[in-house]
Amino acid sequence: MFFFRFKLLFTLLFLIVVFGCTDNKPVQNPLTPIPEAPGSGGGANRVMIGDNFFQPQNLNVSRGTTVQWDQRGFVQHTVTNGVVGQPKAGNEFDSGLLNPGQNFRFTFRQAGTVQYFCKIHGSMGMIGTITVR
Ligand SMILES: [Cu+2]
Repeated sequence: MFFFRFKLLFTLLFLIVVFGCTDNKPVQNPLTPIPEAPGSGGGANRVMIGDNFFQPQNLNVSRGTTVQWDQRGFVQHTVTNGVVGQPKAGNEFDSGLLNPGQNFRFTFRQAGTVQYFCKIHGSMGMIGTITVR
């Protein structure tokens, strides 16, 4: 038993030394801003998709900004412009079904407030807005 524990301790120490000193490449923060088009003014341009919400729910961007939605949920979602039940919903952008890990991008060229929702969970309040200045 003593030797077993000793071996275990040694193994752990070995692993700590080997992996603790490995020069791991920094993992890119999944929510760092994506590169923007010139002249878009900078600022946050990413929205996280969760189950069942958009975070942030309301995002302010300047004209020409490409917004990226990152699907971090466990079930499928969509990013669809408009309001739940509105006939014109999806006429500007509609991601289609996004699986976990996928993303969707749309460039906002006109000033104004754009409402969007998830086609599956919109009626449960999974909605958001992008305000373009
Ligand atoms: Cu959804």
